[in-house]
Formats: sequence, structure tokens, C-alpha cells
Amino acid sequence: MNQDKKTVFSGVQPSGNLTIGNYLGAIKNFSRFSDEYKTFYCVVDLHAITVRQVPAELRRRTYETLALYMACGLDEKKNTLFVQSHVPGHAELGWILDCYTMFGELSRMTQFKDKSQKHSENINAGLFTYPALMAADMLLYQTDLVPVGIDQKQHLELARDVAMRFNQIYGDTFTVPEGYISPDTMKIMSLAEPTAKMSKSDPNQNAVVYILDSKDDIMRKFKKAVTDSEAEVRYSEDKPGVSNLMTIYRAFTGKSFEDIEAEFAGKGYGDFKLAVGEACADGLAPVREEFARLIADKAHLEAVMKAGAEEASYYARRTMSKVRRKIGFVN
Ligand code: AQP
Repeated sequence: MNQDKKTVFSGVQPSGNLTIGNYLGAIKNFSRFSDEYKTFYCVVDLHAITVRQVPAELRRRTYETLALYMACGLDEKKNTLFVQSHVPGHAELGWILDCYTMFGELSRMTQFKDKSQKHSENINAGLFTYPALMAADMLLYQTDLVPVGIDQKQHLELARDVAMRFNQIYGDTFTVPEGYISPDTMKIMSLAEPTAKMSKSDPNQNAVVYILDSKDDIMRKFKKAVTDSEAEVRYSEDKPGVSNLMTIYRAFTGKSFEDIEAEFAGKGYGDFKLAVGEACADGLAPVREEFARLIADKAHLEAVMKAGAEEASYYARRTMSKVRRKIGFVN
């Protein structure tokens, strides 16, 4: 590994159109590490198939997710951008770490419980062992820091436990990663059900604002957002709808909660929702424009994927050779 720089790894599943939750909780933060860290940003397609995907859509979204990374400011020359299934080390280390991850640990994962409920017709083994593959993603690159939303904290802690367990058995093999959870936007909630996370696979289109939504759609969705009967813009745990809108407004404008409360004092929710919609649509406009340019050039995206996979594979092979040797596999 590059001795001078620490390593950052993160990924997003191409399992749906990306939301402002994915943007504010994860992708927007990625570029802040590009200068000081060796950064690996991956489109995690192996994770996406834990839920049934339509093949043509999965393929299209893989290109789109890569293009969105770039449209959100990730320069392919400064960051290693790649697709998980293009680097075989992920699946290989994923299997190995399955054998060092306990059934009881996996049984406690809240995402497994949530997704098993949502996809009761397809509770497959991959959905259950997802965290071991996620641990492999990070440990393969000797990752120091993982920028994620708070919903991934439990998986991250499990990855740390697995890394420490492996290191204890075989001696120092993996860097134990730390999470980077942006305190301002750790969890963006659904607009329709503000006590639930905004998720790209939510079937209710009005609950979710997609990064690539048109301004009209964004305005319409914020106008319909669930609030409460008080008509007071105030940040409070017992006002989840309003607090979520304030979090989104703050993320796009940089204003503090106090400023936002002062700005809308004595005004109804109508004005507030319009302002949040405007700020969000304006903030995303440059991303949408850049995305349209990038997605039109498939050959360039393929070149980025290829170069990224080659670079990532180099580092992955180094870790895998160490892991194989330690376990006792014949090289
Ligand atoms: N609502 C959110 N608020 C803050 N961060 C979020 N993230 C996702 N939703 C929010 C962060 O985005 C990154 C990528 O997520 P993922 O694609 O790996 O899967 P996920 O967490 O399961 O995201 P979704 O949108 O809920 O996908 P589906 O619906 O397919 O399950 C992660 O860093 C995540 O924390």
C-alpha cells in the first residue's frame, strides 16, 4: 500500500436510482478525501444481487452509479473508481471471511431483519452474509476510513470485529477500519414516513427524492412531504418530518438550525417546503448537468471502470496473497 497516504474505501449499490440520502449521507462526502487519502470508490454490484434485480436495469444502473460518482465531483485521476464484480478478490475474501464471521453476529444485523421482512419471498444466504462481503470490501484495501451513513454503523463494527479476530489468529493481516459518519447528514428520512430511512428501493416514489429528479418532481415531492399539525419550523425529536426537512435544507444551504428557525418564524409550512425544494433542486442542478454529459459517453465510462479495476486489483492481489499464505493455502 502507498506508505504516505491512508486509505479510504466506500461503495454504493446499483440497486435503484440514487437518492438524496445516498448523496448527503455518503457520496457528497467522498471527494473531501481525494487529495489526502488513497481512495477506492466502488459500485457494489455483488451486494445488489442479494435482492432480485432485472439484469438490464442492473447493468444500466452500474453505469449510472459510476457516472454519478464522477458528476458528484470524483475525478477518476485522483480516485480509484471501479465495479466490485470486476475485482475477483472481493468475492474470494468474502467467502474466506464468511468462515470467520459467526452465525450469531449475522443474526443480529438489523438490515438483514429489515430486508428479510421486505423480501420475504427471497431470504437468500447472500442477504444473510452481506456484512462479511462488506468486511471483505474494506479489508481488501487495508482501509483506514469508511465514509458511510449511520445505517451502516452496525456492519462497520462487525467488519472491525472480524478484522481483529483474523489478526488475533494469524497475526497482523488487516488494517482495522474506522467509520466516517458525517454528523450533519447521518440519516435522511423518508418524506412520506419520516421515522423511516429514505431508501432507493422504497416503492413509494413520493417518499424519495432522487438525485436525478427534475426540479418539478423535487418541488412536488417536498410540497407533499409529511410534517405535523403545529405549523412551527422547529428542530425537535418529536417533529421528525420538519426536522428532516430542516436537515436537508441545512445540508444544501449551509444555514444553521437557529437561522432556519428564525427565517421561517411566523410563516407556515408552505413557504418552508418551497424553500427546501428550491434549495435541493438548485443544489443538485450541477450534478444533473454533469451526469447528462458523462452518461452519454459510455466508452469513457468503460475506460474508467477498466483502469479502476486494474488499479484496485493490484492492491487486492497484495492483500489476498498475504491472506492465503496466513491461512495455509498453497500458493
Ligand atoms: N437515507 C440515508 N441517509 C444517509 N445515508 C444514507 N445512505 C443510504 N441511505 C441513506 C448511505 O448511502 C450509502 C450507500 O448505500 P447502499 O447503496 O450501500 O445501501 P443502503 O444503505 O441499503 O441504501 P438504500 O438507499 O437504502 O438502498 P436499498 O434501498 O437498495 O437498500 C451508504 O453509505 C449508506 O449509509
